[in-house]
Amino acid sequence: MRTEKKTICPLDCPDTCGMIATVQGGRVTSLNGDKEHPYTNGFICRKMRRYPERLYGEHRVLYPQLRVGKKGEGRFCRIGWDEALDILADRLADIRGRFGGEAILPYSYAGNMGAVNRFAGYPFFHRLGATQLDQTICSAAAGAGWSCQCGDLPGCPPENAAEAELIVAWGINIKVTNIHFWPYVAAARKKGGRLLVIDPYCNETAKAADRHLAVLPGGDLALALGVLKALVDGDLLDRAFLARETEGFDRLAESLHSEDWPSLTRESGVSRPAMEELATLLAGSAKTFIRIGIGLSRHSRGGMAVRAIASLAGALGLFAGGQGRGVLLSSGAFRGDKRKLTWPSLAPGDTRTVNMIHLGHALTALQPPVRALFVYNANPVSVSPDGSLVRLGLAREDLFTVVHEQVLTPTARYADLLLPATTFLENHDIYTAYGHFYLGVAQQVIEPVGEAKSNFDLFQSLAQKMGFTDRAFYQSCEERIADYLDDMPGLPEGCAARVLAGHPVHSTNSCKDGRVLVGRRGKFSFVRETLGPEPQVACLTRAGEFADPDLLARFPFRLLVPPHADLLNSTFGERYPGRRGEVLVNPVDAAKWGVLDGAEVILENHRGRVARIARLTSDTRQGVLVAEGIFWPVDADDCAINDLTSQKLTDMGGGATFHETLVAVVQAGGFEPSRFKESLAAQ
Ligand SMILES: Nc1nc2c(c(=O)[nH]1)N[C@H]1C(S)=C(S)[C@@H](COP(=O)(O)OP(=O)(O)OC[C@H]3O[C@@H](n4cnc5c(=O)[nH]c(N)nc54)[C@H](O)[C@@H]3O)O[C@H]1N2
Ligand SMILES: Nc1nc2c(c(=O)[nH]1)N[C@H]1C(S)=C(S)[C@@H](COP(=O)(O)OP(=O)(O)OC[C@H]3O[C@@H](n4cnc5c(=O)[nH]c(N)nc54)[C@H](O)[C@@H]3O)O[C@H]1N2
Ligand code: SF4
Ligand SMILES: [Mo]
Repeated sequence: MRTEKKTICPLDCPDTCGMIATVQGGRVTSLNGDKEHPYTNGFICRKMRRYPERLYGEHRVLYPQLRVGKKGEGRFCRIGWDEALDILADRLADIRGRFGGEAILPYSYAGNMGAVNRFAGYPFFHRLGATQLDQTICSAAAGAGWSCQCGDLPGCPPENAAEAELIVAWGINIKVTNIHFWPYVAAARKKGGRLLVIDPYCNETAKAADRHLAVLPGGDLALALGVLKALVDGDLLDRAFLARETEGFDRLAESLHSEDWPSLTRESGVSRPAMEELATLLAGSAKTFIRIGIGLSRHSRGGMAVRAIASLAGALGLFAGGQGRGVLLSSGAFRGDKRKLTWPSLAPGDTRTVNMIHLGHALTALQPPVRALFVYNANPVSVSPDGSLVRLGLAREDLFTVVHEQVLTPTARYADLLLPATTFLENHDIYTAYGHFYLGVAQQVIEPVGEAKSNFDLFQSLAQKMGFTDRAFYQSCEERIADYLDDMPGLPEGCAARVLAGHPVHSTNSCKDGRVLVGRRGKFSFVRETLGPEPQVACLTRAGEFADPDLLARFPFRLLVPPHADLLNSTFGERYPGRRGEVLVNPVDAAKWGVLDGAEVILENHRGRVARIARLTSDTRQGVLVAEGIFWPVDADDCAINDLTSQKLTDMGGGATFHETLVAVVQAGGFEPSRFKESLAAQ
């Protein structure tokens, strides 16, 4: 029998699509966009349309397994769940007994964005007194910069962009990472609106835009301050809005006065006339919508860059909303009480915290040492910066590594105990979104494949096996969802039943016309009262790696490592065995460094080295290399793109500085046409 069931995409993507799964004979045969979901509007990306292949594919982890080979080799033998849970409970209890709970480090992120399953391990690890993980790898800097300047203001609903005269995509590759925003761009352009992309390279979105401004990587802070300075100098501000709904602009203006143009130009890579022109363009269009991406925040000054852009939006009066006007970084649509998912009350209270960016350090140098690592919902071998150090840590014989996974990822290969995880199609969960304002609950579509268990079921069983009797461990998934929905800010009253019945529900934490301030939330302040060293207004601060004279002398290129259209971070890497991924090189640089189109080149720095296939293109500016996609390692030496990126943190929020990486490029063994053809065929 053929049936259709509603579900929701669990991936870490701002679009959180509503989907229809077709089920035949208990198997999912296809996935499509839900036409009734207002934001999804009936289409999904090509990555997810192919999901059934992954669901039933050869890479799927189907049952619990114990390592038989060397660490990282990926050889295992099958065991049963009872035995697996016994081993797990014994080892964790033993380590905790001998070294204390903090010797156990959970590592998880956003493989599954369902609120219940994403945080399912938290109550358990709190109860164990384990080291806590600071989950900073993605949006911590952007979020900190936003809330520093904007408090708890939500973003503007994306639908409002359809009426804009000018849309600015600032550090976001809409056509790749936020494809459901594109129809609003298209609608706006149909009515004469224009799209400006601010990005160091000409990405897919820039290629389709009306204008592309190639800022230097890490240059947005200087750019936004330059534009603000030009707005002040040219008296182009929204004075009425400033007077009515903001405070502290004078302080910012005073500070801007002391920023000098040569520094702003040098740091942004954008000339003063170009900044003045941008100021005129922004002030001259009544309806401007700024879509801020996370990309520009993955730099040492990322938090401050977001502060400066938010201040710019304030100076333009964009927080007053109105048709076609607005700013969207993250929707912030539903602010459910996370404690109902994570149960921090179970923690002893004084446990240490490890920032997940520092995993390499934590596994190799932290004292007292980490003795057990429990990975779920994440693939740290691929996504963590300073990857070679992470692998060094995982190779430790005295480290007990548990990996709960759907497929045999590069991290799973290092497991001592490998456990099978369900996919979203086998789970029940609740999903909010960071790129739009809808929330939904998805029921289980099919029975678990093989012996897979959801994160929630795994941690409930494990906690019970360890004899924990707290209420958290006896809740059902339904109860946890209902508890989370109860009193959730943003949820329209009386809507819980509708949500539970599978309908997407729009948050009340937004206004259709993007009006986020007027009469709603006090004044927008350009000044942040700080006690610490943080500047009170947005101002030019110093870059990290990009300003290091020693590193600049040795590694002349700035490397960007943005997402690839066919991957979701490292998810789906199993689809591209043997694929190294490309690196975009400007032809002038290529001539200077002897790099040939299609040749394998080595990118290297003081942290590591990795091979990619060079593609010569003026899509990237001189001095900037671009390596899209976290492809899985190809060789036995296990190198991958994050071997080059650093554990250094952003200025705010403890975020990652993925796009602030200096490298050198060397030709690997000359040009081999046959190899080039093979690599093309593989692609
Ligand atoms: N297909 C696909 N979609 C995805 C993902 C994926 O891997 N693949 N990942 C998902 C996740 S987890 C996230 S967080 C989002 C991230 O999506 P985005 O918010 O788009 O952020 P990034 O992907 O880091 O980078 C986006 C753009 O920022 C640019 N950039 C880098 N440095 C700078 C800078 O200094 N200034 C400016 N102006 N631009 C800069 C990059 O060149 C890139 O074009 O996408 C999600 N969607
Ligand atoms: N070079 C570079 N590095 C990056 C980035 C970049 O742009 N460039 N982006 C960074 C960003 S923004 C992010 S968010 C991080 C993402 O880092 P991660 O959250 O680790 O993301 P993924 O690579 O998608 O890996 C998620 C893994 O979780 C597994 N999984 C999915 N659902 C479940 C489940 O229900 N249970 C269990 N147990 N496992 C599940 C998937 O199979 C997958 O292997 O990567 C960061 N790393
Ligand atoms: S990855 Fe993003 S665009 Fe693709 S189906 Fe999921 S939510 Fe939609
Ligand atoms: Mo992310």
